[in-house]
Amino acid sequence: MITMNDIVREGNPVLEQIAEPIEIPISDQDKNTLEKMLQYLKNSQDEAIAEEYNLRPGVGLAAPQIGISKRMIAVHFEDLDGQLYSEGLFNPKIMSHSVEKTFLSNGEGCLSVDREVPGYVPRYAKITVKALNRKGEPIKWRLRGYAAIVLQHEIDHLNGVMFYDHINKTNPFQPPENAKACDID
Ligand code: LHY
Ligand code: NI
Repeated sequence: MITMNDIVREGNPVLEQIAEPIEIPISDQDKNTLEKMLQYLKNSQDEAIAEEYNLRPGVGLAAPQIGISKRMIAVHFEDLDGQLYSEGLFNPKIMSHSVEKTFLSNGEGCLSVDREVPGYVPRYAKITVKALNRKGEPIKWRLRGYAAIVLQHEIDHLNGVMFYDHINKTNPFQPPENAKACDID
C-alpha cells in the first residue's frame, strides 16, 4: 500500500515535469497503480487506518506525487451538495472552463508540501473534464466550486505546477478578479 514514505516532496524534479500521456490500451500495471492511489485516499480518510499508518488525509493524488511521471490522478471526496467523486482518471483533460474564478477561503495545501503556504489560489469556477476512468471507460464531468478546485489542483501536478505558483506574490490574500470565495471546512 502507498504511505507517506512513497510521497515525493517539493524540490523533487518529478513534480516539475510534464507527465507523459498514458498509452492506450491501458496496461494492467497502470491500472494497478491508479487503484493503489485511490486506495491511499480512502485509507487516509479512515481515521483508524490513517492513525495506524500515519497517513495525511487527502482528497486527491497525482501520479508524479508517487514519483511516476504519467498522466493519472485519483480523487475521493464529496462536493458541497453531497455528490461523491471517487475515481481514478487516466489522461484527464480540461476541455473548457468558465471565465469566472473561485478560490478556497482557507487556501490550499498539498501532500507533497510539508509547510503551510498562505494565500488565495485562483481557480476556474467551472470546468469540464474528459478522461478515461479506472476501468478505461470515457467519462465527462461538469464540475463547479470545490470539485472543480480539487481537479484543477491534481491536473496541475501533471503539468509541473504547484498550488503556490498561482498565489499573488505581493499580496497573497488579494481576492482574485472575477472570483467568488468557496467555503469548505
Ligand atoms: N492533495 C490535496 C489534499 O489535501 C489536494 C487539495 C486540493 C487540497 C485542493 C486542498 C485543496 O487532498 C494533494 O496535494 N494532491 O495533489
Ligand atoms: Ni497537491
